[in-house]
Amino acid sequence: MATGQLFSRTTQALFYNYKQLPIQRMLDFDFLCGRETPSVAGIINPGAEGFQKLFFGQEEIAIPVHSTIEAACTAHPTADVFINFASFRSAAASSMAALKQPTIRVVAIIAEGVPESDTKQLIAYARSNNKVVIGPATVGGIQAGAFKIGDTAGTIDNIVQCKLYRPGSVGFVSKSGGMSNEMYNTIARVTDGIYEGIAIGGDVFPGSTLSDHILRFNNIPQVKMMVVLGELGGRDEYSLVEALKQGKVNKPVVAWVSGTCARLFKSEVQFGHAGAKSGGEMESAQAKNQALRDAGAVVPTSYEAFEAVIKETFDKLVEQGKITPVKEVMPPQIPEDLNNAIKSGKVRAPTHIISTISDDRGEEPCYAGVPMSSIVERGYGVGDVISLLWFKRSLPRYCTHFIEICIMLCADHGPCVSGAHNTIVTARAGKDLVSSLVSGLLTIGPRFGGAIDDAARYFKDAYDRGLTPYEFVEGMKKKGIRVPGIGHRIKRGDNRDKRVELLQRFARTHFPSVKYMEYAVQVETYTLSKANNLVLNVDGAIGSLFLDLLAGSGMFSKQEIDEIVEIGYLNGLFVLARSIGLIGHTFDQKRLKQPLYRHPWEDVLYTK
Ligand code: Q5B
Repeated sequence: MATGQLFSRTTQALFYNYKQLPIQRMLDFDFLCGRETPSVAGIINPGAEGFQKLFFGQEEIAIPVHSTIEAACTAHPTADVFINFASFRSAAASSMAALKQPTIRVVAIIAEGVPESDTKQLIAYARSNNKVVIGPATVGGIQAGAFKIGDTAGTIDNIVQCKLYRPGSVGFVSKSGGMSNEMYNTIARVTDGIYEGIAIGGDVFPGSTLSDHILRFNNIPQVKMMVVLGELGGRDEYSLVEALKQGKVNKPVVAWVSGTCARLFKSEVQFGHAGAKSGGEMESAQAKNQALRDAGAVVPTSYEAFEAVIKETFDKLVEQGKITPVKEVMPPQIPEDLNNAIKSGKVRAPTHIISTISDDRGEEPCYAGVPMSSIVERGYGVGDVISLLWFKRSLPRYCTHFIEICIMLCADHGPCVSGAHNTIVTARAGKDLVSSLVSGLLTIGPRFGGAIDDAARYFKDAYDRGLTPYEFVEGMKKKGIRVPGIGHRIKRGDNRDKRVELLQRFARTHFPSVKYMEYAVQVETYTLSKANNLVLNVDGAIGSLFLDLLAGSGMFSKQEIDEIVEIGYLNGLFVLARSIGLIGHTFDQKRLKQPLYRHPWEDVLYTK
């Protein structure tokens, strides 16, 4: 892998597995560096296709999503880096598939815990095909001002602080990804910054080694000095020692192998990485530091002294005229995500919806402030839920019971009424449940089921104004308006609607007052004197009784009652109730496998 540059300002990657945050961080880095093209050309999300919206600076861009590695490589032939965010279970297979693509040159494997035998196969394949593997168990790498892998270098604030938005003169390689963040900071403090930084990963068998990258940095003219951070365990540092001894590296190398504290432990210690286990004297941090020192690397006496020797080495190169420190540039400001800005209290944004009846943001959903668990524990019924969601309060049991009786009594009235007929015809036309239900519901209106609100409005107005039934009915007639809640197609004075009787009986027993209902009964007495079908119907009974519920329960102010009547809540009871029946009719027709309905000619009067 000794040839130089891995990345440039035009390098593009394919990102395996959709991970919004690291992709967005790559794109934010691009914007910070003034890249013209986003560094992520495509996303591979097995089994999914389409586009993913992400920010490129201030603008939103749509990044193509492909379901396979092959499809992504075909669609983006110039994207030659494969960033693999697969889990340890599938990282090896997907990395091998990527390495086998002719367009892919570099594969970065983030997952920890990839089986060592699989990694060895990946390494063998990559080496024999002149490809580069970074990782596994790595955060990735970065070429300052050009290209960044995934989460490398952390937040944008850290990247700006470490001056990674523009190239410096230092090539850096480390085993640890976490420590590389620390080192980017250190290097930025005492030199003109990083040119390229790579974390090779903490596994026993890294896809590419410390010396692989040092030898590569040695060939990059912009890199003037190298910094290495090794760690105890393994023998990787010795290949660097060999390269130094053989004179293959002609730029200064400042190195430190961490883990010198291992000797303080009585037994063998396994540090965070799989490879960070001292297997013997040769693999100790002390031995490796000494070997690097002997081979000509600048090795401090402790990690604390690392920064000072990096500075010394850099200053010397400046003095010698080998480095002309880069001129500082001002990176652009990355627009902050709205959600973050709101969270930190920096901005405020107006909401677009206001809601007062329910909230699902907490641990459990609440109806009008009452948590689901309380609704269940208190043995609430549908009437209570309607009270909470429609009226935003818990009503007394006789009220919620009345609501439930309304729902039960209006749930269905046979197949011949308008709503059921429409639903049956629709279901028989092969339509789905929702279409069949909705086609039935659409018939609910002033003549069928939807007269409850108007009945409440007109009865309330007439009663509150002290009109006699005669004055009320005749006044309506003069205006050409049928009295809502009066009249039925099949019910008569001598064949009363049982539902009306049941509702009235319940109210007379439980309601503190039934003055509106009694008024409706007087109206009915008058209309029945005109025609036998002008009975108080179920809409009229519910409308007048709900006025009694609102006025008599003591739970509503006069203003609230006026608002409920004016807005028109009460047809909702019929809509809700009849939905139960209409759904039943849909299932019934489907169960009976009824064919398409066609109305018989004989039942139509054809006339001119
Ligand atoms: N006349 C319900 O009409 C119906 C009059 C009236 C004064 C009235 C009619 C009406 C008000 C709306 C209403 C809810 C259209 C009904 C329901 C649910 C259901 C349905 C089910 C279920 C019936 C004959 C004569 C005419 C009219 C006069 C009629 N109504 N006068 N006030 N309210 N009511 N709807 O039978 O002199 O001959 O011209 O609009 O409350 O929908 O089971 O089927 O659960 O599914 O077609 O119960 O009453 O009567 O139009 O032939 O009129 O009576 O002016 O007088 P009909 P028409 P005239 S419950």
